[in-house]
Amino acid sequence: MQDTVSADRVTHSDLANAVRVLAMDAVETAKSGHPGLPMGAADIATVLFTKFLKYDAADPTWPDRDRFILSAGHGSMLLYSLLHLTGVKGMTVDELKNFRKLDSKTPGHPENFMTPGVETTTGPLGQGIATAVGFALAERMLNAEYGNDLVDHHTYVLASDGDLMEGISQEAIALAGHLKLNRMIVLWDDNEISIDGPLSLSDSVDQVKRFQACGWNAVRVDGHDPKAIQRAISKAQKSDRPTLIACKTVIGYGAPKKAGTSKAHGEPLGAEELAGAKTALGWSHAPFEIPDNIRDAWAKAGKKGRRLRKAWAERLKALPQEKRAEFERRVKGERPKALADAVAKLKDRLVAEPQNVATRKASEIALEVITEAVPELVLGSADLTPSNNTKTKNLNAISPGNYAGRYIHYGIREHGMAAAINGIALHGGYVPAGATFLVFTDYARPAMRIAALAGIPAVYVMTHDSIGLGEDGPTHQPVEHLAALRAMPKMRVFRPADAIETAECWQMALERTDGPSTLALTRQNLPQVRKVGGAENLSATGAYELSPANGKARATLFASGSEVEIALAAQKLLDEQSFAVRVVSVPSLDLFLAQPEKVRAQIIGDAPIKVAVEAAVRFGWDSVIGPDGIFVGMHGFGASAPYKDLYKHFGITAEAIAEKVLRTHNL
Ligand SMILES: Cc1ncc(C[n+]2csc(CCOP(=O)(O)OP(=O)(O)O)c2C)c(N)n1
Repeated sequence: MQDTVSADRVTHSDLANAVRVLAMDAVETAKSGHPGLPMGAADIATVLFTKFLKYDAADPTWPDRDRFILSAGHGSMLLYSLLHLTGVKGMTVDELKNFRKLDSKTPGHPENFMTPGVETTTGPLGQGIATAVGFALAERMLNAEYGNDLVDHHTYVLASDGDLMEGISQEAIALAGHLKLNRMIVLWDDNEISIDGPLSLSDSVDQVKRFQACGWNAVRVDGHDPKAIQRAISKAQKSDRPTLIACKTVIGYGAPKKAGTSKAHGEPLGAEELAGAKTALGWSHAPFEIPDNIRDAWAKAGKKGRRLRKAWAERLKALPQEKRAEFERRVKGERPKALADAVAKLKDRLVAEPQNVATRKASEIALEVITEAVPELVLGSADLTPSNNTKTKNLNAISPGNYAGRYIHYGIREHGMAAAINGIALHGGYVPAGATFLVFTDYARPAMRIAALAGIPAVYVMTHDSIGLGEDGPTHQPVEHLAALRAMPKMRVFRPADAIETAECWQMALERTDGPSTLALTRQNLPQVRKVGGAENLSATGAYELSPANGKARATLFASGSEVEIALAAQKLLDEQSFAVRVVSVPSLDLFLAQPEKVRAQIIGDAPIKVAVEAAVRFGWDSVIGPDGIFVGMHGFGASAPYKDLYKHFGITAEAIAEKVLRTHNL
């Protein structure tokens, strides 16, 4: 491979071998990691980074850069080597030496919040390629709004066999193919090896045919032939469809004994094999040492996009002030001031004209005004649009080739939707919200977890949030999902009780810029329980006293969502028996539990009897009511029946609450 890329006779192989040896050395030093993928995919990455990728290492967040997503996150040393060699600030050789150590910028798998130049957190196979669909879609949508002068870039993915075996990849490629996301180019590290051994142990899919069937271009190349890779990428860039380039590679390329075997996948090569690999690659330098000419050539590649970035910045500067400020606000992820005003006005209107509607409908009412106030909010649903109430009248759906719109029909692809949402948010310029039934968060959860971990401000509109959905029965009735989502660090779960709380929860979900939010909304109608509107967001502490006791409270009823109505009815029943109780609405249990002790103590109060009412499992509520508190909710799966019958059947009624309170009082 004598492809000379610069005047000082640095060859393609020199550049690729620099990537290989840094990965080998770092894994060896860390005594753990995955050398095989960086060694095998170094040629592909070198061609991409030196010949194509539009980026400037001096500003890895430049909005119009090409995105590179290492879907096979276990090969993280490939990415770290590239970031180091191209000269991304902070990606020093010491960071490579500290690979996988605490507080290094080189964690085991890439984390977008730890390492400059890492676009998204990857590691769970399949997430990267599916997230990339969101990146590629956001690019086209923002291009439709701002034109080629500001938004005109590609999304490249390096995917492994594992990425393509995961089910989520099917949802992702089907969506990208359907939408004709031709700026998306997947380079598949087709090495026929996974952990258990040869891929033939478990797989015989013809991936090229699969991608073609999904509306992609798909070609095969020798992944160690830089010219062939270059030709394929050039061609892909001109395509009207997304492209898969199946790059046939050898895992652990260069390692004398382990190359081409699963032994190269996930453990250090060992001193002897490492030395043998360096000899085979013609590399005679000390560990982590890169000769100046190779280092210079890589640094030059890192500056390749500088001129383009500067020209772009000039074009941005030349825009009318208002348009420029709006673009900058959006790509920085700052929310518009109009949001709080719009919600306050809506709340006042709701006080004047109460709406006794399902919270999914209340969400639609809120979205009618919020979508006007927040132009970057894009909504969508996994084929449940009429049930999720996410498509307001002012939103147009995007379609293949036409990306001017703010609504996305994701199809029945909850997992693909959640991952795409991550990509849309991370791309910048948009706040995405996706919808399905709450029970199907199970289908979306791995991507939701990435959102939580990576601090992605995505919003999930999850309707049909309990047995209150009725006749569809237990397959569709979530019981453990609220608890499961609340258990996820950094996930915020909202379960509003009425139209006003729904507006408040939407406001909080959108004002949040450091993590995702789930809105759990009802199918069934609910009375409007809130009497006050105004600018103050009462839901902001996660819980607040909705209805004070008539006298000194002897019990506090804590309830969320649809059960607030029931708690209020129980309060009335008890009041009639001169038993004073207060009702605390808990639109977000996790947010409430995150409040300072003093705030919590004040809201929990000192009434001796504590009751939690939620049509879901108890898990989590003991933090409020204690182990001796009364829980009125679900103790197992639901059933198929009209919802009012189900509430009676499962004992989630005002009468049952009142009876339990009085029984406890009389003990
Ligand atoms: C969802 C998920 N399941 C399992 C794993 C553990 N794992 C890491 S890499 C890998 C497969 C390795 O095969 P391949 O994707 O071909 O990578 P290569 O061996 O070529 O490096 C597995 C099962 C994971 N990271 N994510």
